[in-house]
Amino acid sequence: MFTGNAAHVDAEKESPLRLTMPTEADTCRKLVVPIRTYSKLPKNDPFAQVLGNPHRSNPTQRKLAVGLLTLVFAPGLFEVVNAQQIQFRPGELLQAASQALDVGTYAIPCVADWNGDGRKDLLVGYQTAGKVALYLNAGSDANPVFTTSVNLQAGGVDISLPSGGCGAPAPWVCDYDNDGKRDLLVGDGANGYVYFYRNTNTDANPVLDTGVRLMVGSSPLTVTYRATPYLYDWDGDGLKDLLCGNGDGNGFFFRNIGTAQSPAYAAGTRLQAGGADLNLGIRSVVRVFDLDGDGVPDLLGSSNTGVYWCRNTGSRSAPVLVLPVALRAPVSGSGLQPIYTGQRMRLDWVDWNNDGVMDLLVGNADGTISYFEGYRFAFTAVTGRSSGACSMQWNSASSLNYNVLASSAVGSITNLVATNVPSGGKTTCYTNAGSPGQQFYRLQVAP
Ligand SMILES: [Ca+2]
Ligand SMILES: [Ca+2]
Ligand SMILES: [Ca+2]
Ligand SMILES: [Ca+2]
Repeated sequence: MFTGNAAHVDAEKESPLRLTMPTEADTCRKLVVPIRTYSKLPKNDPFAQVLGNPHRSNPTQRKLAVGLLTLVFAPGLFEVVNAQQIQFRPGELLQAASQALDVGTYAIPCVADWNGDGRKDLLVGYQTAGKVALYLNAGSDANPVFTTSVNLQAGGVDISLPSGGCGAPAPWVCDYDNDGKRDLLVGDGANGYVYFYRNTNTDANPVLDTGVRLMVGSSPLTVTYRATPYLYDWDGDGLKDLLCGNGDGNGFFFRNIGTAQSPAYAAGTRLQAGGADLNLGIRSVVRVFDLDGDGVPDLLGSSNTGVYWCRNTGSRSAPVLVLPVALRAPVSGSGLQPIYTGQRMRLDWVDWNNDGVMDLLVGNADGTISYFEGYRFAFTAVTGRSSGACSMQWNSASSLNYNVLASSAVGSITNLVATNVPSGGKTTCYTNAGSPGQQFYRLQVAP
């Protein structure tokens, strides 16, 4: 697990440069193609060893890597990711009617285009009334704007489930019965049941039927308490399975042994991570996507204690998860810190601002929702000059400082040429008036 602050980006300046050559004034505005890709690392390059997993590369990764430079976490610990690893900018609270969106207590968010108008909406389970609030998006898909909410109804009345202490209904929007129209699953806080609410109308105007409890054989499916359902084809057999967090912090896998139209479930088993039952800390939520861009989906989860990534070192159809690693985000004055917005964090993932990078939403105990914008820590421009100076620009986050290291060889980029370069916000620029001998650069998040 990476525990230090040693996030690096490495760039090689090749000769002749294959870059566009912006003027000095352009440097901070112009995105140019980077100069080196993961797949081009020579076999004897020590970074090739650090980057490792040559067998994990795939066509998608190579294609994506063309626009990116290598990114290495804590190489001394041999914990490695590539340039697709998502980083986060500082958290901020989602707004509704120009103030912090607040559903009351224990928010459990799910983002989906509920009314099919092409703009993402927000559903939030909340404990105060044991209901599910729907915020329709009055802005755009890339810049959601919320004003008021209504409680979602089923069978003509508000969906209402017992929360049991610090639980809340946990919504998940999906086309559960594969009829082409989105439906709703909701997890029960008190009893660990999961309910299916079928959409009997249209995608543009969903009307939900009375909830039906999911079953395992002739018994109700349950994770004991604090069910947070999520649908994903975990074993890659073409049928979506039910994954579900619970109050004890586990992740349950209910394999779909029915059909796409009529799911039926085998008895639940606990997901494994690091050779033991996955435990994220109490009150877990699980989701699946490929955080590090190696072509194999990973498990992402939240709990009372943090937001975690379990990297999948197996395959799409036979996942093997490593132990959870806490994801970090900048905190003003404290650098990168494990993401923590208070107890009872319930996450969802979505590309909130439509920039191609997944973003993180965290529902909070006080009813608010925190938004952490995802980005990729990478050089976006590196410009050599005849004087030997080198201007560089990289994707950055506020509340961080950076070190710049340089060398004439890729294997020994240890010469600090700048320390504590303050963040420029979403991008940071720096010009090194160094010698032409410095051909390779690395960025490091300063302690
Ligand atoms: Ca919508
Ligand atoms: Ca449906
Ligand atoms: Ca399956
Ligand atoms: Ca995004």
